[in-house]
Amino acid sequence: MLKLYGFAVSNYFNMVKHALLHKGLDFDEVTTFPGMDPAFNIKSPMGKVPCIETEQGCLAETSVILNYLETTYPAKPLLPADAFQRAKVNEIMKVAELYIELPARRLFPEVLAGKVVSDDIKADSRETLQKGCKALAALVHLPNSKYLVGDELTMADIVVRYALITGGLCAQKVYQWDLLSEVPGLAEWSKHMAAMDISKQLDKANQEGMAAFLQAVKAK
Ligand SMILES: N[C@@H](CCC(=O)N[C@@H](CS)C(=O)NCC(=O)O)C(=O)O
Repeated sequence: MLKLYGFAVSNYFNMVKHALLHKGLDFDEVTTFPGMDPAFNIKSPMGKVPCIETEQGCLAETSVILNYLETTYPAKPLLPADAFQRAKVNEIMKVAELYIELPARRLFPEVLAGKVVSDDIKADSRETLQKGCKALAALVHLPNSKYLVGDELTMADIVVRYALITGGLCAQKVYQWDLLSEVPGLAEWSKHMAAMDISKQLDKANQEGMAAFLQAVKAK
């Protein structure tokens, strides 16, 4: 059976877990925190979560895992049939990771641990986030569709949802800036995504694990 390594407060972990639950796949969840423990690094060489264990070995990197799951378990698809649209989904996922998730993460020390982040980093992150939102607005099919690409849920919806939880939290706390307002239709889409049973399940687990996670981060 597939094993999923990670923890409920990790948005990357939740991207993969959301896809596994959507596809109705059986998997064991192994609560694991990132780190350079040699035994874990055999599974995830960068020490990051999530990673999954398959019968053939382990895979890390969320977008790689999502595409592997899609190829191996094509039922309840999370990619469109058309090759160009599939690539568009991957383009949106890349934009979400590089230009929303990662600049927001540079603000984590201030947002999660109350440490000071320099004004230079703040200005740089803000500029990248602004460009990322602009790119997202250009790429997605909102506000005319319920989903980001086409008429069905894709892995782009899943990745953008969890990336915007990180990005939204950091932008709000540091800049008092509502990222959802940057893309027409994104606020409605976000509500619709949050109303899904799987999102509710993962958000609940996230909230339940948050206090302990914040304490561990501050103690570092
Ligand atoms: N590029 C990785 C990023 C995963 C990632 O950063 N996960 C966080 C937890 S949410 C982590 O493991 N952080 C520890 C670290 O960066 O060393 C992916 O797509 O899976």
